[in-house]
Amino acid sequence: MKTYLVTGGAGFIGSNFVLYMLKKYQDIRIINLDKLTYAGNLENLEEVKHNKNHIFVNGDICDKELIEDLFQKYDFDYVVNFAAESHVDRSIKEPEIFAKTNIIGTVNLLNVAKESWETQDSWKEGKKFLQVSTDEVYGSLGDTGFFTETTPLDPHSPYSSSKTSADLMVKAYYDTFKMPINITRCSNNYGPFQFPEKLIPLLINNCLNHKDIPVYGDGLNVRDWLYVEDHCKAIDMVIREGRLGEVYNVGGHNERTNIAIVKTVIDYLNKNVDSAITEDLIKYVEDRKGHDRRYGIDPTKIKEELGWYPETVFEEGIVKTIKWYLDNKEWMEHITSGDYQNYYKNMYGHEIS
Ligand code: NAD
Ligand code: TDX
Repeated sequence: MKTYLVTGGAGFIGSNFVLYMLKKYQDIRIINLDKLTYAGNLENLEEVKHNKNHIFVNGDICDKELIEDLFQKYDFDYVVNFAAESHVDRSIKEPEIFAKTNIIGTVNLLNVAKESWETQDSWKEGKKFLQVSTDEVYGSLGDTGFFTETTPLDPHSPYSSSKTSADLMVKAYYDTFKMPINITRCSNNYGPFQFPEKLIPLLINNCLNHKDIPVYGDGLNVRDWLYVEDHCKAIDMVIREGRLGEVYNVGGHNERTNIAIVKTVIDYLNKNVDSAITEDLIKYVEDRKGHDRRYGIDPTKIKEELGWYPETVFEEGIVKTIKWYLDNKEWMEHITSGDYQNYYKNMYGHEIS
């Protein structure tokens, strides 16, 4: 039975990953370590609250003693590091916490994994540290071209700079110590359980409440959208089959301007939910500082080496996503009313340490 340390598994992608893995494999054990910041939500994990192969631990990846205790207790085969401060706008206002969690937290995990996995002249068999990174480390594209794994790193925001720093530390542990690692860099994810500070859930929520939709700048910035389950599938593949020390880009030629995303969601809700939801809700607002213009991933490496491809086309994924938010209005209400963490505080009872 393989044992995973999944960090940040109460957040958006982490919780989708935990649910995906526990559905797919009956013979794995996941220790889910999450600090439960504003972005962590135990309600995302309700489906696995009685699953014996899932153990939730409330804690910080910067806490060396705690991580050492967990390694001692569970002898992890894999670490999958999702835990991060993840929102660019927050990083512009409050960069310190991004440096702390995203850089220091990652180094702390690397150090403890190294202590536990390194032997006198090599590494214990079958171990791997997977760092979940982002395409934002490559900076911004012009109208043409795509990010490949060899595109020079050129981050602009405090968020992407902290993720780049973490990537470089992970790479350094491979280059210096031959620690078994992989790094995945994916594009913008969308799907269930995304915190409504990010464009798509914010947009859906504002439409349903007839609130203005803030579109930054001219609305023509481009993002390459990936359905979250396709990302989870990619991570599972890289853990099992990724060549040690390699970086894999994850994305799927699914580029859209922000304004096109906004209009697609409005159009669906207008036709299917409420004809009062119209483009009148769109409000162009001041641009994000240092706003990257375009992201676009070239996924050739992961396709050719591991056979991964994004199965969900955007037209299908966005409808699935909108329907999920329509069917889970309580999930959103618990967040917007501010009591989501209290609401589910006792869900895991004694399992929270
Ligand atoms: P999220 O903000 O929804 O979740 C982050 C989770 O990490 C939360 O549950 C939070 O409580 C936890 N956390 C924060 N600080 C912690 C700490 N110090 N110790 C332990 N837990 C902590 O983020 P997300 O969108 O799910 O992103 C997950 C990862 O994927 C991040 O590393 C992010 O950089 C990366 N990523 C995200 C996207 C995207 O589109 N969302 C795209 C590319 C890469
Ligand atoms: O209200 C908004 N209006 C708007 O125009 C918000 C929240 C965003 N935007 C724009 C900014 C971006 O161009 O929409 C685009 C998407 O914004 P976000 O959802 O904040 O995502 P982004 O900044 O692209 O970063 C996301 O993808 C890469 C994740 O938050 C990162 O964690 C990930 O690394």
